[in-house]
Amino acid sequence: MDGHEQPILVNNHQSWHEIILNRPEKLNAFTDDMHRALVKALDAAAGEDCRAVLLSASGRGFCAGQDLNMRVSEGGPHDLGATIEEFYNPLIRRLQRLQKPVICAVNGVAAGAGANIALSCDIVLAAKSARFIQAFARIGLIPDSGGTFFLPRLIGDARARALIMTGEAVSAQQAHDWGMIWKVYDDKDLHDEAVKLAKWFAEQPTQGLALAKEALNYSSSHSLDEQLDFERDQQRKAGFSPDYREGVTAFMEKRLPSFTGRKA
Ligand code: LHQ
Repeated sequence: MDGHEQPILVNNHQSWHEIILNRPEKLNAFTDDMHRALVKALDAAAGEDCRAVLLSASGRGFCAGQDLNMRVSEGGPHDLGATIEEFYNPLIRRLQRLQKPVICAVNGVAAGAGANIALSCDIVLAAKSARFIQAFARIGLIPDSGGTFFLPRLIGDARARALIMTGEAVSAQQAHDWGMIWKVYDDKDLHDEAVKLAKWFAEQPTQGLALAKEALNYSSSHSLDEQLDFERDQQRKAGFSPDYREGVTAFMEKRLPSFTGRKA
């Protein structure tokens, strides 16, 4: 493990968890052990006490995707589909299904699966020096981890297609201007801003946010009619939540709400 005991670090602040990719000398490229540790961290973050997740990374990069060294050193050829089935697809599904906001702080280069893992999070913040690279084509692969799903939806088919087929890097500012990510900060401010947002989310109506997240995910593969029905059902659930009652009561009493994030 390159002298680094733990490829994933977790800062558990009870109401929010920071999960840190931690193989800095390999730009946090993913090994199987790292995947297994990330699953544990995300499972812990799925508990009701945790109301927001911040995914961040150690060192100068965010994540360089799959550790390619593992692939060549173990001999080959390998069934990459098996690796995706075992690790990457469950990871993206976990992030999408987590019933709370997932913030990603992209501190440096995000390449290959590393870029697409970031894009699968709910809110992506980046440092000015960060870059997003669909590095797959450079080595004869295709985007995985949802890249062919998220990218065209975020920035349109023309840009997605060119990025995927050329492997050209996109700066954080360009990614922001194209609507690929939410905000860009000076490198020195990124982490503080990401923490601020995670803490803020940890005090919001978590069930309502989870229902909204689910509705947004549902919209990518359903018609307007289906979506309207889904919104009705989600709103019904939200309307029975203690945080809705608190939100309305606080509004009527002209005071700030105190949300618990608890289920009805
Ligand atoms: C790395 C890596 C890396 C190992 C940097 N592996 N060591 C899914 C399923 C199954 C299999 C295949 O893949 C997938 C999904 C994927 O993610 S495929 C795409 C994999 N990623 C890439 O192709 C990106 C490879 N990396 C790069 O192109 C560059 O490193 C980038 C552009 C990310 C950064 O460049 P630099 O800032 O110039 O840094 P560097 O290249 O010098 O890297 C620093 C170190 O990190 C270096 O190690 P060393 O011991 O020489 O200092 C690199 O070898 C190592 N590293 N990426 N993916």
